[in-house]
Amino acid sequence: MLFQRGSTRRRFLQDAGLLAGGLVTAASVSARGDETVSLPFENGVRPLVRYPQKRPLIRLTTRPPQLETPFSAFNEGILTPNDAFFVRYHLSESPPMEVDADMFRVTLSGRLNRPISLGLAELKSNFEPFEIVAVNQCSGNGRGLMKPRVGGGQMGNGAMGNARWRGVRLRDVLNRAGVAAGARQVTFNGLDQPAIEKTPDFVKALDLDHALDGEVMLAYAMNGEDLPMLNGYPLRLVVPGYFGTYWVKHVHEITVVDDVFKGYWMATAYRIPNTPGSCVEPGTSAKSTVPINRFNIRSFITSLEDGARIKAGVETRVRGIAFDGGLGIAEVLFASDGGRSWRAARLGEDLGKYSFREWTISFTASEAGSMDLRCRATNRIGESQPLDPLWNPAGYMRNVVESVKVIVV
Ligand SMILES: Nc1nc2c(c(=O)[nH]1)N[C@H]1C(S)=C(S)[C@@H](COP(=O)(O)O)O[C@H]1N2
Ligand SMILES: [Mo]
Repeated sequence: MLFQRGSTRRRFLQDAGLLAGGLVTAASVSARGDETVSLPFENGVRPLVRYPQKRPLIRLTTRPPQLETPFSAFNEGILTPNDAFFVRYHLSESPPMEVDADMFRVTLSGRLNRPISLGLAELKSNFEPFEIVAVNQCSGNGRGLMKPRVGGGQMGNGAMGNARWRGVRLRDVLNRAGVAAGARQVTFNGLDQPAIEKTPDFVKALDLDHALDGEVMLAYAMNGEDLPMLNGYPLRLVVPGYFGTYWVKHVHEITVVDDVFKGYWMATAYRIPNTPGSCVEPGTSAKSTVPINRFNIRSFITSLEDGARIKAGVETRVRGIAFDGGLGIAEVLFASDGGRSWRAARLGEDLGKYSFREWTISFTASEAGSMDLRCRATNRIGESQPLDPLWNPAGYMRNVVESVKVIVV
């Protein structure tokens, strides 16, 4: 088979320090150090835990692993280091044990003229390599900050990351197999599996023209290295500008279908209100929904976090990031007075329209006290971030102008 069950999964968990007498327990984790972080909402205390190939990350759940990036990592550079990159899984049998890269194959079937199965070596040598810098962000990034609160993983804003992905264009692979007449969507399945049969397997779908757009890719490397196991080793789908739910990890089955795919993770989960701003009145539900799709625009201050101390009378340099669903960032405004007066920040290097865009600005606090710092980005077609939060029942797509409160001494 493609990977071995049991013993190798056990080894992975042992390496992770997660097995105590065969059981995954929170105690064995905290025995390794009980450092915690407090996310800025009720019940926001989380342990920092260490997994293989990862630095200490903020743990939301263990089975499946859901790990958030400590926000300070976003200030280290415009690319998020692999060891700091967030982790999200749905099925409890995740990650899918240890993968044998020599045995691994991705199979393309369905409405194709020449169904094919490709190993990693064939992907690397028989297709033109393709690279793109793109943000991966979970639909629920920032869900814990939603008011009124909603169900689902209570995350801060660390369920995002920006990386240079390397692999092959999905278009090239599909064309090699020859898409047959009547094809409508392409589905993607990864090696991870539900523990019980009742749980629907994690399968996602893209429309055929999207799958063939020449940007959607099968990535085997991230920031110049193999994908970390927890981020989809040895192969994952990268869907630039689209929420992470489509970025299927450990992808091994690609099927071209002649209808709109009706699987649970498309037809029931990961849907947003079909309204402008994808929002509804807080507390109400949507009359009609569509599958979540592109990112809305966001920006963050990364050099200062809530409670940071700065000095009065001294120039403070502020740094941050902005991104959107692929139109590109045109402007980032900054305010040091809670959003009454805005000034344009300087944009940093452009790594492409799907990347984080760095911005910087300086200001001087005149007197001791507290200050409310905010940033607000606008993209190339004039879309910007709301000043008041939008709400939807699943807590997706938060993109309100965030505020960072610093203390001036
Ligand atoms: N095989 C598999 N791929 C998956 C998922 C999953 O549960 N299984 N979750 C998706 C979701 S919802 C997100 S947000 C991203 C997270 O990517 P990361 O774990 O590399 O950060 O993976 C996506 N790909
Ligand atoms: Mo997600």
